[in-house]
Amino acid sequence: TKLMENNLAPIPELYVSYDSAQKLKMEAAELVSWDLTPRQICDLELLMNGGFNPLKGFLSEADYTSVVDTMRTADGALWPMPITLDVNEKFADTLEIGQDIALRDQEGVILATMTVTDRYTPNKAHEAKMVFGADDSAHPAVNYLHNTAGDIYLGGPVTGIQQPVHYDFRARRDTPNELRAYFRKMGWRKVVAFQTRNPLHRAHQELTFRAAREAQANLLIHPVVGLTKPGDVDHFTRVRCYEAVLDKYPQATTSMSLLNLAMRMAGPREAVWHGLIRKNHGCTHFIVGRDHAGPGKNSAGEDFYGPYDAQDLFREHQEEMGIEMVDFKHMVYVQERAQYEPADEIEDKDNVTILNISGTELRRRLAEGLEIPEWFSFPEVVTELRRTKPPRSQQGFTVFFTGFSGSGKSTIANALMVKLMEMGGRPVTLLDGDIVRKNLSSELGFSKEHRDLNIRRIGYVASEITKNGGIAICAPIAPYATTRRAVREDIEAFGAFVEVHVATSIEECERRDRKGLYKLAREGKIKEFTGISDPYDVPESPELSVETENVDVDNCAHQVLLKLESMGLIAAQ
Ligand code: PPS
Repeated sequence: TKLMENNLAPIPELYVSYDSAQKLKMEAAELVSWDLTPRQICDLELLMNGGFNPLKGFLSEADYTSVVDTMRTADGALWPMPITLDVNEKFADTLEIGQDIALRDQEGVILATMTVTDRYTPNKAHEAKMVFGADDSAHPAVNYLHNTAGDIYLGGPVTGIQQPVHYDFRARRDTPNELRAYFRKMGWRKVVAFQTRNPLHRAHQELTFRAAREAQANLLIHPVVGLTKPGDVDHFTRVRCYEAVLDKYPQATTSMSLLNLAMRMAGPREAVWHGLIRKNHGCTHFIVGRDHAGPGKNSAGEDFYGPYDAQDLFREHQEEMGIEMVDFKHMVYVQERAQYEPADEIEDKDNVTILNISGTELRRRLAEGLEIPEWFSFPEVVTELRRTKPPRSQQGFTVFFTGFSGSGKSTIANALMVKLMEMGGRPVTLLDGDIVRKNLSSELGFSKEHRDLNIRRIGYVASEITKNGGIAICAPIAPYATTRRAVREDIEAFGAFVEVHVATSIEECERRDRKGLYKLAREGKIKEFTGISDPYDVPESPELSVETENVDVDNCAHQVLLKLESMGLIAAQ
C-alpha cells in the first residue's frame, strides 16, 4: 500500500463568526421556521461542522438527482448519500424560492438559517432502489423514506449559527476540526478509524489494535451516537462500554470520539459515505468489514447486499477519497493458545479448538441471564450490558392486541391482565380501546389520521411503561399495518412487543354484534366502520394469532401466556 499521511489543515465549516451568530440569531427569530426532526438535526450538525464536506447545505434538486443516480453531486464530487431536508406539503406551500428560513431544534433553539433555492417532489421509489438497493420497506431507511420522511424536499445553502446542544458525554464529542487539531498536536500522521454501532468485545479490540499496528498508524474508535439501527444497544450504555475497552489498548496509541451521525444502513454506499466523513475528520485509514452497515434481511428473508459489496465499492473509490480501506479481519479465539487470531491465518485448524459466540447467541445469553465467558468480553463490558438489559423475565414488555370491533380483544386482554396480576412481579396496565378513547383521545374520530394518532398515543404510553419495567396490554382495533409497525419500533427500543391478532372473522363479529354497532354501520348510521366501510390490514407476522370461535376466553388468554413464556418474558409456571 502506498504511504498515506493526513493533511491536517482545517476544513471549511458553515458557521458564521461568534459575533455575527448573535446578530443572525436575532434576525432569524423573524423568519418562517422549520422544526428539525432528530435525523435532520444529525445531518445539520455534520453539514455545519464540515463532517459532510464538500456539501454546503441540503441538496438542491440537481444535486439530489445526481447523487441518487451517479453517487456524485452535480459538479462531480463523490457523494453517495442524499442529504435532504424533507418537509410536509403544507409547510412547503407557504414558501417562496429564494426565501430564508430558520432551522430549529426540538426545543425551538435556532441552529441555522437556510436559503431555499429548491423545492421538489422526490421520486421516493427511485431513491430507494438506487440508494438502498431495493424499494423494500424491510430496509429501515426505505421504511423511513416512505413512512416518516416528508413528501417535499427543500434544498439550499445553510448558514450555521450554533452547534446542536448535547448534554451527554460532551468531552467525548469532537468536530472534524477539533479532531484534526488533536492529531496535529499529538503528531498522529496516520490514523485508522473504526466505525461502530455495537458494544466492543475482545475480538473487536484485537482486530482494531492489529489494524492500526499493520498500518503503522494510531487508532480512532469513532462510534456512532446519532441514530443507528432500531433495536441497537442505546448509546449511553455503549459509550460506558467503550470507555472500559479504551483502557485495554496500549497507552497513547488510541483515542475515542463520538460521531453524531444518523446512519441509513445503506451497505456499500454507506461505507463510502463513512469513509468520506472519516477523511473529513482527519483519518487516513478506515476499517471496512463483511456486510458493513448492513440493514438485515429483506422481505424475502435474504441479505440486501452481498457480503463484500461494501468493501468492493470502497476499494474502487479509495484513491479519489484519499482514505485507505483496511480489511476487517475476522478474529476467532483459539482455546489451546488462549488468544485471538485471524480466522484465515490459523494453519493447524484441525488440531485446535476455535470458540465463537455470535451476536444472536450473545443477545440470548444476556436475555436469559446466562454466563458470558471472559475470553469473549471484558467483565466491565458485560456488567454494563447486564445493568441496562436485565434478563427478559425482569424486563418490561407490551402485548398489543389487534382485530375487528367485537372480536374479543378487550375480553381476552382483561383476562390476561388478571392472570398476570395473579403472578405478580411487575405492574400491569391495560390500555383498552375504549379506555384510551375516553382518557387520552376523547377528541378523536375514526379517520385514518385520527386512528393513527390514537394508536401512536397508545404506543407512546406503552413504550414508557415498557421502558420502566412494567407490562402494557393494549387492545385497540389498530387497522393500519404501518402504524402498528411504527409502534413496534417505538416499543422494541425498550422491550418486547408481542402482537396478538384476534382473528375473529368480520362475519362472526357482525353476527355477534355485541354493541349493536354493525347494524348501525350497515345502515350507514356509523361511517368509516372497520371491516364494513373502512379498511383493516390483516397482520402478516404477528407473534400470535388467536381464534375465538368455539374457544373460550380463558383458553385464549392462556395461549397468550404460553407465548409469553416461550419468549422468556414470564417464568415457566
Ligand atoms: S382504532 O382504529 O384503533 O383507533 O379504534 P379504537 O380506538 O380501538 O376504537 C374502536 C372502538 O370504537 C367504536 N367505534 C368504531 N370502531 C371502528 N370504526 C368506527 N367507525 C367506529 N366508531 C365507533 C367501537 O366500539 C370500537 O370498540 P371495540 O372495543 O373495538 O369493539
